[in-house]
Amino acid sequence: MLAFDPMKAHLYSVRMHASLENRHISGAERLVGKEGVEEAAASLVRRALDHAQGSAESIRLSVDLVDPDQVHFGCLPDVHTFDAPDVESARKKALQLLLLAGVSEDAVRSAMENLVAGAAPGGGNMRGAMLIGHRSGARFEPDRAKGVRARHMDYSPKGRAELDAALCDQGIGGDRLRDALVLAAKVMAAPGVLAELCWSDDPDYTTGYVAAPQLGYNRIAPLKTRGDERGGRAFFIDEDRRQPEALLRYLRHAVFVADSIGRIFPPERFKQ
Ligand code: WAQ
Ligand code: MG
Repeated sequence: MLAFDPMKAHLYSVRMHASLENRHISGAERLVGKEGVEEAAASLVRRALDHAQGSAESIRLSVDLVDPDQVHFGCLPDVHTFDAPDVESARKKALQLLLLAGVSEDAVRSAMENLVAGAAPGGGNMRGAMLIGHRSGARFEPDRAKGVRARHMDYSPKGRAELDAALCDQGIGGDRLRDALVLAAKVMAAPGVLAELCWSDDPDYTTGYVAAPQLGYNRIAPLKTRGDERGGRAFFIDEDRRQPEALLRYLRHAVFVADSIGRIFPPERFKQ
């Protein structure tokens, strides 16, 4: 295991962006101590070269020392997995969970309609997330093409090792789950965020999730039809306590390191 001292927290952000035929195909970030920088850089390069959409033609790596005052250590949410018979019942399950999290039905419908149609202007995928008002369903993100990107989140070596062991026990895993789980952990700790809804833009990845502080991280399959290239994220924000500047500052600049895990529940099958 890499040396990592949470008390010192001199962390480097190691970021990778990869493209193929001038199109972005992969991006990821690791937060590591000085002694972990080389290994993190190598694993990110490997990821770009092994990408499902093809081996990257161009890979950009950047390494930056992080401001220690920005570093927060956090815990991962509990993980639940629900297997639904079809997309319609999976989306109903997502709706039920979001209602429990305090989001209105109108707001959920607005988010889902946007994700289905392509939330960026012209019907494409956004680079980041929509910000959706929890009652009205109105969109608040400053730029509808870019959306709001959460960045600077990763696991400590201890958090990663504990997660991998727990996921392995349940027969689940993968980079996608690990990335989405720590993103959701950071987003749930954001000021004014009530819940998150996500499904991938990867046509082959149909599992999505609903995350909320009281409900944990709920994986739901299939939230879309195989072959569908549309996907995205909605962060539902509390319209009564909207603090857009604090929220954007936190999502973009706070550094979130998951150092402990929640419970991982076995997959549940359900019929609607
Ligand atoms: N911040 C905000 N939004 C983002 C970010 C980010 N850092 N990264 C991606 N998005 C948005 C953007 O609109 C993408 O089109 C969309 O999310 C989907 O991104 O098994 O793989 O990386 O538990 O394709 C979820 C289930 C997988 C994992 C999600 O998303 C599991 C996934 P993707
Ligand atoms: Mg994707």
